[in-house]
Amino acid sequence: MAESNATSDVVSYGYEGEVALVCVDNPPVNATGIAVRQGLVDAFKAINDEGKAKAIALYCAGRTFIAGADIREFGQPRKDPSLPEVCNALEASAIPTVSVIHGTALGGGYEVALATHARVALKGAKFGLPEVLLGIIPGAGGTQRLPRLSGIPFTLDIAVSGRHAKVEEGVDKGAIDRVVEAGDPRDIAIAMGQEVIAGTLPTRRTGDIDVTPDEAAINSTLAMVEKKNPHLINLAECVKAIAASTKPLMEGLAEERERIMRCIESPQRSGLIHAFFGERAVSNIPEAKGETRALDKIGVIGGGTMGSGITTSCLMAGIPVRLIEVQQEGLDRGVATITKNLDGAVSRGKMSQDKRDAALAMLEPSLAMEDLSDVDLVIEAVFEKMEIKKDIFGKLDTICKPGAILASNTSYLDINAIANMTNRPQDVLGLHFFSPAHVMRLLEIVQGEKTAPDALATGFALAKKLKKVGVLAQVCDGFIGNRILGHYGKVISYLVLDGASPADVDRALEGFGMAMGPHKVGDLAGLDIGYMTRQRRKEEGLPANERYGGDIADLICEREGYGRKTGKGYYLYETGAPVPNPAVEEIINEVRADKGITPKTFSDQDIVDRYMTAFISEAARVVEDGTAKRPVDVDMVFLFGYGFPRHRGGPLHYADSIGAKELVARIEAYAKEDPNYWQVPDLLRKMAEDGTTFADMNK
Ligand code: 3H9
Repeated sequence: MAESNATSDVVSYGYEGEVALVCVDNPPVNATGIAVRQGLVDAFKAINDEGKAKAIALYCAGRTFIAGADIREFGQPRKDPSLPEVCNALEASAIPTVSVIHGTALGGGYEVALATHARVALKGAKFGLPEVLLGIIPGAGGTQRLPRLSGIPFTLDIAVSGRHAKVEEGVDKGAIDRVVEAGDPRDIAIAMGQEVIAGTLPTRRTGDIDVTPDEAAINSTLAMVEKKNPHLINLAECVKAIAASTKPLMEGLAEERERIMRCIESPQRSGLIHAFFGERAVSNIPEAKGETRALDKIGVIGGGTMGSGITTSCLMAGIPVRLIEVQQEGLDRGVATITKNLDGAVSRGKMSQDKRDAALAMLEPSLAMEDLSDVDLVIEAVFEKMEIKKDIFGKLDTICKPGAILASNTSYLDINAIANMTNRPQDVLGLHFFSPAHVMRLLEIVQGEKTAPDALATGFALAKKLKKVGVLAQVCDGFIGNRILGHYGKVISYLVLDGASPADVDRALEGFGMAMGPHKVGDLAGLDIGYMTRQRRKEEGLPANERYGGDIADLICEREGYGRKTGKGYYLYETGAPVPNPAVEEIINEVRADKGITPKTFSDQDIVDRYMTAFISEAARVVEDGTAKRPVDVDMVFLFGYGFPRHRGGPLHYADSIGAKELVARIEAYAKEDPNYWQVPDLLRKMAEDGTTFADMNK
């Protein structure tokens, strides 16, 4: 215990002269679980009762000030005192109080600080109200007290964006009273307590301040969130709670409580919190830990879109890259793409011009593969042809230094076959990036049969350096993401064959939360890629019982074009916004007539149900056969690599909201139409029988 009197396992208090010190010590981030809440109330009460202090200074041990409520408690039975009660008790203290912030004061943590009578922060610390990112709103007075200090517009900015702001900005806005250059939080707490006593650090109860109404700011923010993010109910709730800050404090707090409760009960809260923990859980596995190898210099083979994106990502993380291409033209194109990517990062405010210049200076383009002799890791990102890859890995085996890791960015090819072209299969693994590789956060780390543990752990270390979400996958056609996509992609074509229009499917899935429906995505990405893949599959011979769903898409490519790049696809783009292409309707009618299909009617819900049931079926098989370690790994692949709506938590988190029994019933019903495509995965059947969930498998 940092101080001599413990009021719980994680809160203690003591005295330095007339300054009472309260310390929260609840690693890793001092979240306000029940022991912190009770401990704080008891410590402040004891100090007030003892009457020895003229000021109370609250500080935290460890790496940060309180970083928020304990989000593991949401959805569990409530334990009093609640955090709003704690904040009210702190604000009511008869002895003036001050918070000393280091690290991050976030959410409930910053709300605790708002309830004390002054806020002092260490230089470099950050503060914010990020609750909206977890599907809720600030619920311990943040929507009521911050407007009292900083006004409604700044509160809207902080609470609706959820951003972590620098404390220096907080000083400008009145949200932080003072920034201290350096020091230990406890020493600063003593000094600030003394300043409170001396009157050189003014204190006041935030709740006593009046708020200036700002209807215009409220209305424009409300309109903005409803337009930008109609799926997230908490954003509007947050704005409305802030609007209530013009009422007397207790009335405003009651309204805030009512609004946060609605959010806590919503499925989006559960989805977003699953996403928060999932992002951390994917690398919280033995394979990601332990010894790693050096990552001081990386080689990338291939200056196409993927190779350039991967190179950009490494350069942005400060890792020097040697980029290899076979011809000068390709190399020049690669360097130009990388330069453009870095310039884009500068214009989006992601990096400074100086950092961009330094990053570009770390790029060494070369036409000689021999130049990879001293790199620690090579990422091959060339054309998806096994013969080419095998040839490259054979050469790398002779060129690269012992212990260098040899990785392929293949999207679906067999890593074991590639590894076997070398005399060092233990050094080979898959590092599957997603396009654009310097933007998309997913990295599938594919373990070959012989990949050494330290090579695999280095894959995770690379993901961390690149600020990506590394997910472990085993070898199979398409690994986790593309394999599942390959399966549910078919149901989209079946829906259109059987009666839905492409626009119906897009509307239904956008209603579900996808940023863009699959046909719009196809038009944007170019329909030629899928066309070539289907032609290749046809040449190789489709499986005997498989229903071919590609006729409509094939004819669109042959007669209309490849989407946006040719001006026509599923949609026309003459006025900019997509308008359904009437020629596509004719093609659909022609194909249906040809195949003797009588079109059925599908509601938006039918479309979502079929799509998600197909999605979940293959995802369940991927978990069952061990391609993914746990359901949460599948969820994070789709959140970070495929734009699956974050508030749904991922396909298998969503599956639990439907339940295995219902999913099995759906598959069995659909199987009457196409028993080959719709098959109940064994895992799902077992879950239905046992009454278990995917969440159970994450534990
Ligand atoms: C809230 O406050 C609601 C109130 O308004 C009202 C209530 C009525 N709870 O991210 P890291 C764990 S909502 C529980 O890897 P970093 C995290 O899972 C909350 N656990 O470290 C991880 O565990 P593990 C508002 C939490 O240094 C470990 O701590 N606050 C919480 O990269 C380390 O985390 C937020 O939204 C939590 N609140 O980043 C802040 N936070 O080691 C959320 C973290 O087992 N937190 N953990 O994997 C963050 O943004 C980052 O964790 C932070 C540190 C920036 C603090």
